Amino acid sequence: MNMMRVNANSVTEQTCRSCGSSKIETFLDLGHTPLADRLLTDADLQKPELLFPLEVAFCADCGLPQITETVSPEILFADAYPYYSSFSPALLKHSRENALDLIARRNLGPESFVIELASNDGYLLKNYVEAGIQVLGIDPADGPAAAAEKIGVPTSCSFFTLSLADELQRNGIQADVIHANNVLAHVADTNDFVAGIARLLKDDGVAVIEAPYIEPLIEHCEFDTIYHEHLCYFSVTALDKLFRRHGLYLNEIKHLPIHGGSLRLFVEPRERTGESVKDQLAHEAARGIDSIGYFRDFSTKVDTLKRDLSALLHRLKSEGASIAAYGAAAKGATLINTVGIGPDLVDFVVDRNIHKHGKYMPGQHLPIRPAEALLEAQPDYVLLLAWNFVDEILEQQSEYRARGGKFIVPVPVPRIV
Ligand code: JHZ
Repeated sequence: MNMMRVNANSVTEQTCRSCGSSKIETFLDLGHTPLADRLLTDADLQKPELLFPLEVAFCADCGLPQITETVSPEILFADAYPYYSSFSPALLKHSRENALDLIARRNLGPESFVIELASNDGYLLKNYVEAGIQVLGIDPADGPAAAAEKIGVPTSCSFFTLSLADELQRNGIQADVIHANNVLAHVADTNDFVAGIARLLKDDGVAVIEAPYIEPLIEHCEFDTIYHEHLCYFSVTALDKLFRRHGLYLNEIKHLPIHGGSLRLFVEPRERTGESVKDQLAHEAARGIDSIGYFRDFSTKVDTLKRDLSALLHRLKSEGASIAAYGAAAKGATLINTVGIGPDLVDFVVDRNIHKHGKYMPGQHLPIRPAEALLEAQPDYVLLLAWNFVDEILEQQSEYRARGGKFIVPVPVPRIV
């Protein structure tokens, strides 16, 4: 494998991304890994692949777990970004319910304006368009942004910043609802992003933000959700401080099962802290999630999972089994590269996203094929890299299973189903 460790396209942070404190302490080192969504073409296989350090640190001042390396966002998101939200029916359902709930609860109509930051292929905003509500999507990835326009979701292909928010405000745009799903953890300048939200929200508006939650990540050993796109791993304690810094208030939260355990945050310009937030802050203090002690043995847990999964795959292979994988997910890239799951163990990866077919997983170069390849090859085992959609995928692959095929679910502990 042709690998190159570089730092030219990234910076190593010395201070906290949120509060600027220099009291940050590393608690997990996943070594150097390639970029998780940088799928390779045949031609790319001949070129050196960039590797970046992947370390997670904790800020003693604001309690935010975060990676220390910031890879340039232009490299991470702008060029040939392969993630299209619409390939998961479960995510589409989840998003539609979210939109319909807000339309009803906040009485949204033709006069209302909804903005989504990181609107991807229009998977969420299309529900508002359908209801006759004015929308604007903002997303820097040109492929998904073009797909959104195609289905009638007006989309600005750009990164969201305070300066873009200023420009929109000058053009008379103010939002009743701002959605930001799975993007707050992705932005290098967290404060600028939140300041932009504050600038665009109407006085009685609400920002509805979804982000993976740190507690299930640690409790279920979901270490593969750590990669360079995810700069922050939020607790409610850290979020509360972040929003307050910008005159916004985290007033309500909801726990969601999506992506291994996420939070939906309701953030408003007026403070009216609900019980859900008070309870979660108290819970985090009681569990110690607001201090480094909670994170100290995570590295050992991760090492155990990596060792057990590797041993399982090697044992099955030595018994003559064939193994494929399901889901060319970003988290799959972290898993295969940190555990060392290469072509000697896994023959190919399948995925329903047509934009990933014919490409290769970063680092380990496993080829990506359509999901139908599972029934054609009928491997003995399938390593479920997209374990967060386990129910949906097991149901969809009932024929593969009826023929005797088995899935290996890697987290929280590797198990065969
Ligand atoms: P999935 C994504 O990460 C992208 P990933 C991003 N980095 C982020 O922040 C997190 O989500 C939260 C495929 N699939 O969504 C689709 C099927 O083939 O877990 C995807 O390629 N068949 C912005 O990439 C992959 O699996 C199916 O039935 O880790 C799942 O990737 C289903 C349900 C999915 O996220």
